[in-house]
Amino acid sequence: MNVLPKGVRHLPGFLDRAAQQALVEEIRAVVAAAPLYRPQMPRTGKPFSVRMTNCGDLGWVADRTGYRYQPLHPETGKPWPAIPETLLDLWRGTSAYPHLPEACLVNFYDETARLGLHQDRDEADLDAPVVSVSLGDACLFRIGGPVKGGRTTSLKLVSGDVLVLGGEGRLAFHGVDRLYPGTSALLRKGGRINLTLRRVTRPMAL
Ligand code: MD3
Ligand code: FE
Repeated sequence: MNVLPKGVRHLPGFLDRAAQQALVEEIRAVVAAAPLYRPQMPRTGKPFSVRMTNCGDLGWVADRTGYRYQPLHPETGKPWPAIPETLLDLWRGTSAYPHLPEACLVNFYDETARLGLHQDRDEADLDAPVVSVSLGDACLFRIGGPVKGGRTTSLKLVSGDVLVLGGEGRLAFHGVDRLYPGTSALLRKGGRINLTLRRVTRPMAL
């Protein structure tokens, strides 16, 4: 049985085609202001196959010195553009979390890009979920438990799908094994965009 970790919700087809197209236009504007760049693995400097950028007050970056969130694009030195209101609404509607996200990581996969199994734990607030949106070509996504080397389950993520990763699922190991090129016409030149909305800092108590 392919059961997702507790706290992980897959919402297939959450965005219809019109909503996906509108979101792609908003991401084009983000990328125009904050160009995609290729992060590097800490220490080794090995380049990621996935290209990335961010919007929001903070963006996730990776270079030889480590992984971190920072307010400026590592190549342009400019602040990240704002998170589009459409995505804030999506967070309000799916996260069940009472504070807004501070970061939206934009991952771009060409047909050869992959993302190895990893945990997302650079956020100080691990109580908040991560909300992920898939656009463009489908991919094979893999998710396991909180310990490396345990059982994993795989699912295909297609354009318009949303994943909400909270609770016990928040520290699950996960990655993208492969793309399925040519499975979507959303992006004229193909490929896949994944958006992850994240709370980074711990909100002040009310
Ligand atoms: C499970 N992105 O950006 S999205 C990442 O498709 C990342 O680009 C993948 O892993 C992608 O860090 C997967 C689904 C996802 C995102 C965040 C998670 C799954 C997660 C955080 C915790 C557990
Ligand atoms: Fe991740």
